[in-house]
Amino acid sequence: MASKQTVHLLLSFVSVCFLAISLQVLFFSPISPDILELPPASSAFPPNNKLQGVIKLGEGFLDGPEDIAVDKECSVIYTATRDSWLKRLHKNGSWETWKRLEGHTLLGITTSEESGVLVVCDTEKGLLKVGEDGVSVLTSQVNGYQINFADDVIEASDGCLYFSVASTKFGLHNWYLDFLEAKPHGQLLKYDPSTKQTSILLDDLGFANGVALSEDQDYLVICETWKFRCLKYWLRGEKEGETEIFVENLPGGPDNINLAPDGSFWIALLQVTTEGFEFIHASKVIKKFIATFPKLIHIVSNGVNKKATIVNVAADGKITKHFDDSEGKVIRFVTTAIEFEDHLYLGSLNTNFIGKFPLKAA
Ligand SMILES: [Ca+2]
Ligand SMILES: [Ca+2]
Repeated sequence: MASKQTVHLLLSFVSVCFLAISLQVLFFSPISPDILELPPASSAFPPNNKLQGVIKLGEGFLDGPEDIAVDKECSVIYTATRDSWLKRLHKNGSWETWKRLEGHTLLGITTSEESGVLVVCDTEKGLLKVGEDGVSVLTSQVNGYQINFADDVIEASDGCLYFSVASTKFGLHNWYLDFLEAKPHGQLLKYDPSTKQTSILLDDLGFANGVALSEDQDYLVICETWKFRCLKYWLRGEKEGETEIFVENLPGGPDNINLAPDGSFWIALLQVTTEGFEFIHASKVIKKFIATFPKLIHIVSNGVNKKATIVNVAADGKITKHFDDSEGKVIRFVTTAIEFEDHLYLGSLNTNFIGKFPLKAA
């Protein structure tokens, strides 16, 4: 009798737990997901592990240098780190802890035509201008709404700043929920310093990330991370204001993008799925369930820490080169690649250094 009672109690307990979890997922899941289409397996490249040959710059001194910028004279390299420092490397090899900002919210940066000025994306404050004489907020609102999750920025020769908002729904610290939800909440914004106005150029982007201008500045390329593609947005000419696909089916989610000296683009690709867990992106119910439990989110989002991939895409949208560290042995979670003086400089959210990669030997 006692054992029958125990079984009954156990069954009731399990049922209550099941009901509680179901209600939790049904009513408290932070996402309302769509199915996410992953790039075809055929788009992947055979690994070459060339990035395992990077030279480490500033090792131990840089906490997750997500983006890198170089001044116009190619004499100073800037980066923004997780502990809110803007640090810079001088030509003589010395590092300087240049400016400390508040919060832990710095992402994309770009140098300005104005000498000694850096424009910085702060995921809580908006767009910042940082110079020797201090820090000012250039813009923090668009159409009456606070700009959250500014991700990357580029300055055109007329002084206008083009920048991305990764997600208007989710913030930096739960960025993976935007991937799980797979609904487009990203934007491309423009800040005009002559009018001090900020406007929305593109809406409904799938995690708007890196932005770069073409060599002639007649179009802009913007990365949509979980759409595994980059768009071309025409700034001048017959197609002004129009959008077309620049490159699609990338073998990873594009993060930051930088114009190369030959007019092509370097794009860092993120491994946005964890190996073996790709199936979850095909099920709304599973995604809702995972999004409810932070530990599960960590497991399925951890693919970004497993490898590093960068590609070179020519101005015609063709992938011409690919370098990786497929085992994440030396560098992983590479978020940016910028070329100057025959080297690529690689930033990452998972390293304490900048990777310097010689292109001539590659
Ligand atoms: Ca940048
Ligand atoms: Ca980025």
